[in-house]
Amino acid sequence: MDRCEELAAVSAIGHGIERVHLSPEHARVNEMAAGWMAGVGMRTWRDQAGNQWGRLEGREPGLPALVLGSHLDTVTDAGRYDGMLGVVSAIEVAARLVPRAAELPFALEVVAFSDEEGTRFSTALTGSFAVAGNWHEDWWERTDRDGVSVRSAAERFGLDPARIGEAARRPEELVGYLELHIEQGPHLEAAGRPLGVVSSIAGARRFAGRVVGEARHAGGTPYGKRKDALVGASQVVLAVERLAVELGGIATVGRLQAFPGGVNVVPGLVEFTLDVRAEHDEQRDVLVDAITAYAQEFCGLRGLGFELIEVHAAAGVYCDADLVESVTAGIAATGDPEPLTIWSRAGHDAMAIAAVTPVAMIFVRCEDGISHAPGEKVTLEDVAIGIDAFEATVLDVARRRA
Ligand code: HGY
Ligand code: MN
Ligand code: MN
Repeated sequence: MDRCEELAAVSAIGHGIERVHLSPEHARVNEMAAGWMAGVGMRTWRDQAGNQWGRLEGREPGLPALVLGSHLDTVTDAGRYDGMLGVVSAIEVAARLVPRAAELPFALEVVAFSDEEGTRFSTALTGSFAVAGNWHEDWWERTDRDGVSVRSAAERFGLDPARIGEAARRPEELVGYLELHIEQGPHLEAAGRPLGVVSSIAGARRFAGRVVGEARHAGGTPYGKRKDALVGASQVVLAVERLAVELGGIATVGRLQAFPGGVNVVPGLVEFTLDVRAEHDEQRDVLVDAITAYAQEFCGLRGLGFELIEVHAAAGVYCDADLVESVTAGIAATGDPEPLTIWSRAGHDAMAIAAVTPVAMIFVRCEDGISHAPGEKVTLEDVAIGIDAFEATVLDVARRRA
């Protein structure tokens, strides 16, 4: 919990937490995590995607690794635990297992991923996609709000874009990947359980949207001549919620900006973001199509242009059956014989890593399901049980492998 506080102090904004990919704050928390890993006796390195790693050898050097981890980047005005709790818990589990490392039939690695949230470049999970060997070359030219590209930010960070392939791990080097994370939803709290087993992780699709109208005088332009982009976008936002409820998905417009943004000017352009999820990818895709069809029709009737450009897509993944059994056994070892199973509405690095090795996750209860906001809260007791379960899970994987 102290380490989560220390990480929370590394922020680009004065009030609250914001730590984005390839920033000075990112470099600082990588160093802190590396220091904690080294303190446990792990060999540490930073890969070409900006992820921070540590490794503890098992019963002989060079064995494939069981990887434990999560991410250190944040959303804007973030909480203290989304991502960070998984990293510091993983380091704690490694610390506990140091005396037993000579018995482990695998190496133990900890990873702190660099870019799970996609806050800076509208690209999410790039740290873990790189590790899975799924880096997309067009990501290099994505820019942040100041026009800085991923390529130049990476170079400034001390990375060599030409060597991004070196971040990729091969399946034969890995045993699996385990991630502990706060639930970011209310289900564990409602069930009165500190921990849960994750069955699957929903894949989000994200878009940059535009409604194009015509900027004109707010007083002089009669209604019959107005092409008000903000009125159109407002109807689209309402439809996003209505269609998501009707079709059983979850869709959010998280940012919306009207241009030119004058008090006395009819808005000529609106730019917005759209995030769409559902338990199953097919359901999510039906929702995207329904939103698009509605928006095109409504905007068309008003003489407005409508565009939606996909900026991120992750396929939903199922957690690995054997690792899920180990997580279940790990939680059972802490006194909950039949742990609650839930599917993750939030995305996680585990879903990118699943392309290269089996994955599973442990969820920890958080207060009122609050996340992606400063009010994220976990209790010391729940975290303690979570780390016990995480350690017991690793030992269960070791038993099965032995
Ligand atoms: O947005 C998400 O689902 C995650 O927190 N990155
Ligand atoms: Mn998050
Ligand atoms: Mn997270």
